[in-house]
Amino acid sequence: MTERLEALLAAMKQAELGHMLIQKPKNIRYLTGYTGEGCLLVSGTGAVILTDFRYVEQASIQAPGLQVIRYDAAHPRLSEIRQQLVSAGAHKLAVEEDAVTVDAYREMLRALSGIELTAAGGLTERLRIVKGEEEIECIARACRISCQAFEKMLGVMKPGMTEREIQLELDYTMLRLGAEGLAFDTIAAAGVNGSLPHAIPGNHVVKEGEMLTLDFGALYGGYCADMTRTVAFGRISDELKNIYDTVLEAQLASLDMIGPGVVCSQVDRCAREIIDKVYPGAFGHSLGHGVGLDIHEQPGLNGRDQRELTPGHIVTVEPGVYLPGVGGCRIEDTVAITGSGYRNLIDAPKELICL
Ligand SMILES: [Mn+2]
Repeated sequence: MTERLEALLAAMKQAELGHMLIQKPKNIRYLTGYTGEGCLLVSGTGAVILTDFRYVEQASIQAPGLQVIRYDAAHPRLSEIRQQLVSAGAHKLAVEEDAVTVDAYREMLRALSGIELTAAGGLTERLRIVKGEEEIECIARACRISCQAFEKMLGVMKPGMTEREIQLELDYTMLRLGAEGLAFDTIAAAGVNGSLPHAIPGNHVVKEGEMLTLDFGALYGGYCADMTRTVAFGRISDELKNIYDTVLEAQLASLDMIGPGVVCSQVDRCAREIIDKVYPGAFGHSLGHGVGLDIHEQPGLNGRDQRELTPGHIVTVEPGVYLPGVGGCRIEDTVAITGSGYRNLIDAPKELICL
């Protein structure tokens, strides 16, 4: 059994849970290394991967030492799970309540009658908050690839290209530099589209006098990078320059206060106060979020998260200003909290670049 499975078992014991069904693919991957479809049943006597014919061999390779049970039409998944529980004398099964649809829940109630279903979502996610050395290195590598791709894009992007062309070129560059995939759909928003925090790159042609926001990240070893840079084309107006300077000031000030023991909501407030003084209400999303196997994890740099940052946390710091009809700007780094402060995994330049 892996160290991570042992940690989950300890958490289950504390929560007085004997058996837990893991269905979220990232959680299964985190606990066992297995990346295929199926589910994972964890109990004190061991962990069992349940999957179908297509993945049986893969599961035994990726998660050596774990029992693999194959289900099919004649032996459906839920009856295999039921059999495992009955033979262990279990009367209760914890499930990830945030991963079960209403349909699936009804089916479970039917197929697992006599077994109490209880909610235990979040147990694995809580383990995933603090990253180990290997995980940090994967994220650092994903960030390095992303920064190298940005550097190359600086020599490629020019007025006359569409947002979509820039997006495709950036994606291709990350993959060519060793990304195994993209952490999320790349955002390329130019001109007035910059006021849409999650703009979909389209046929907008980039013109002189516009800013362009690129939000993107490579995937490496299953782990995500997340970075945003805003660049200018030609000469931009004083208004756009002021937006950029304000966002940069907020970003640098919040980075300045980041470190172990700092409360998440305080970092968010720091950036918000700086921006609200100049552009009240124009920074409508939270300052940042955890990053790992998922692009959005805990903890959150937002007004509600009262937890303290801890060594091993990896969070984004991404203030922005969005003015409909004018444009917008966001600057984002991904940083790892260390014992004495933080390590910025994004080393791309932040002073305004005019192309
Ligand atoms: Mn982000």
